[in-house]
Amino acid sequence: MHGLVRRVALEDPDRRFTRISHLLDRIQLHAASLESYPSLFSVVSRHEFDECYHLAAQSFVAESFADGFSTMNTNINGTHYMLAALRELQPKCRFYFAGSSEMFGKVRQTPQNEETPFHPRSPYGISKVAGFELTRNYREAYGMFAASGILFNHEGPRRGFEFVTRKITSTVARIKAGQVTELPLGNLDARRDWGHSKDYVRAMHLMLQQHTPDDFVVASGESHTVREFCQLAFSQVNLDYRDYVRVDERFYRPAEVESLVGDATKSRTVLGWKPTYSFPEIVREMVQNDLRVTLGLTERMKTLQ
Ligand code: GDR
Repeated sequence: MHGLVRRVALEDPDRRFTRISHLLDRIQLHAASLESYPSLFSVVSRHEFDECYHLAAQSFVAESFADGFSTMNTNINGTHYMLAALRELQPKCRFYFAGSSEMFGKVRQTPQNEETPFHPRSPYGISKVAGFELTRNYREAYGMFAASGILFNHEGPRRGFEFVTRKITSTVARIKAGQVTELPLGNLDARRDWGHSKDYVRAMHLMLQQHTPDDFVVASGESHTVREFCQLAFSQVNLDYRDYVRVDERFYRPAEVESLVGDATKSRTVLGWKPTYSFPEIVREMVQNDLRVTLGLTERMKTLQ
């Protein structure tokens, strides 16, 4: 197993690799950047790969409004560079592209499946549509095994703090620890189809074990509002979210994706995939993890004082 990381991360492993610290003895890390074709070319020319999971991107939708140019540049060119380097050096390597439910954006049908037309609502969504089309084109033009997963939101204890689920669960823990007293959020009525990353990574792997490359929606088929997520997360610690959540206009997006729910029939039938985590289990695991981390830190701080 090999991984690509930016040079800047290699310089600060203690902080940057906390989320993969348990895997470090099993991965060979290489310095490379999606923004540099030569760096990707160099890694692909030095090692042989059976499968390539192209997951790297500027993946925060809100940030893509703040700096659409960087998002488009990194996400579109990065995908193109990766495909081009493999085509040149290892055309037999199987390629996975991380597509996104954000490609459906202002949805044309509900639930969304592989046939649903795209209508992205952010520079991020547009960049993912471009990556998806590039992947399909390399498959059709050069006969490469290039598959795309159209993954709906997938969560877990390693989720970044700026995404709404982790923002909620980490703040619940900080409220419980007495560190903060409120949780500012944007659109509480947005609906998402939330699943667990562990389940979704399994689907990604299955896609590359098929006979022929194809595109697959991966989703739970259930949708919930941000408000429902809050309700459930606060109830884990016997609090009422209405006492803490404050709507803050700053977290609204210029164009919102109001509602997403996926139809993963193809993944279920062709890949034999099904999710194992329920929505309440995901929320519970994330809150419990953040309580452990936050309360653990608070206790440690006390012993240091
Ligand atoms: P999303 O995830 O944009 O769906 O993309 P995110 O958790 O950022 O937002 C989900 C919904 O919550 C609403 N929201 C807020 N979001 C954030 N981040 N912060 C807030 O304070 C807040 N308040 C309300 C948002 O408006 C939105 O409707 C994720 C990413 O992982 C993508 O990279 C991935 O492709 C898709 O999921 C599938």
